[in-house]
Amino acid sequence: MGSVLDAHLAHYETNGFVVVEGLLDVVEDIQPVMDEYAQVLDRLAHQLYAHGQIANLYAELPFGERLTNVYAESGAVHSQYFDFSLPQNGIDAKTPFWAGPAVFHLIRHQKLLDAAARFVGDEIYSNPVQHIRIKPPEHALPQTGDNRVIQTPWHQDNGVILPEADQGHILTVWFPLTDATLEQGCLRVLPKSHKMGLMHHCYRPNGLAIAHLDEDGALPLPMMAGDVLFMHQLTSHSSLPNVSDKVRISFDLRYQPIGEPTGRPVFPGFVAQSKLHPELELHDPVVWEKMWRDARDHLAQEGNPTFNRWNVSDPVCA
Ligand SMILES: O=C(O)CCC(=O)C(=O)O
Ligand SMILES: [Fe+2]
Repeated sequence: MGSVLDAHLAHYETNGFVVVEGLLDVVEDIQPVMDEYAQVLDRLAHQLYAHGQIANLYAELPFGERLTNVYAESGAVHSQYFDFSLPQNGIDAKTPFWAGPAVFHLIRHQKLLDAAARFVGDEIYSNPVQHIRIKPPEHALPQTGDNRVIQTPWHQDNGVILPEADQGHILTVWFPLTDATLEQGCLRVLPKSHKMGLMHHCYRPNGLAIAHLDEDGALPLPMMAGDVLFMHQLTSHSSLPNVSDKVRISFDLRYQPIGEPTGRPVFPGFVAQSKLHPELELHDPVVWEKMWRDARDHLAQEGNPTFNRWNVSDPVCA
């Protein structure tokens, strides 16, 4: 079983990222989440079927193939249905999300908290900027600009949140739930880019992207299920396209010291671990789910915020 060693921390300091192999156990830690998502997919399939958007439930297929077929036949991607965060715009009272108990327990998993503590300290807040990305093979994908399902452009995570969080330390924790090979569209990082400051980002058809980036030295990071990547908020990264015939599924979570701004204040984070005030820790997945529902209902009424600092018409983006 893997754990975070001093050598990992040194690698992170120097390069802005580190992969810890075998930190999570595929059967014990990851499978319960996949089982939960199988039920979410089953519900989605039944809903689409009931609305005549698919003529087959694909119930006999394994998760990845079932999802790929459901997306393809319905002619749309349904990533928000699975995600445990809200979108950046267009939130209404019916915007779906999935903040289920297995997801919550994985976010709070002691192995992840012990690991995160090595980077951000023992007082750990779960930052609400977090996603599941279920990426079907690109050849089977309906037309979409949703970068939870297509190739992710080069960006820094610090670039997609508000400046209020610039001075803090938000650690990105990215891990595949299925293997993420080169062909499946693993992540790529630019080593040492975390020392170069925040770059200018522009709105591109596939999402917010660094205006001009020299990709020389980009390092692809094929990872196996169970491996976990820890990444600095200023590290430039992107993904490769999924040119395989299997889905690529990953979680990206974020942890930070308690008390620092999250960069998306209207979304609910929670105290994942506090040695000083254990009574502040959230242990109840039902409360967590309600926090997200309340945030959605509030945003549906009040109008959506913007989390971005970039000017759409900036000449540097032309
Ligand atoms: O999984 C991906 O393709 C992108 C993930 C990412 O940008 C992140 O975790 O910050
Ligand atoms: Fe990112």
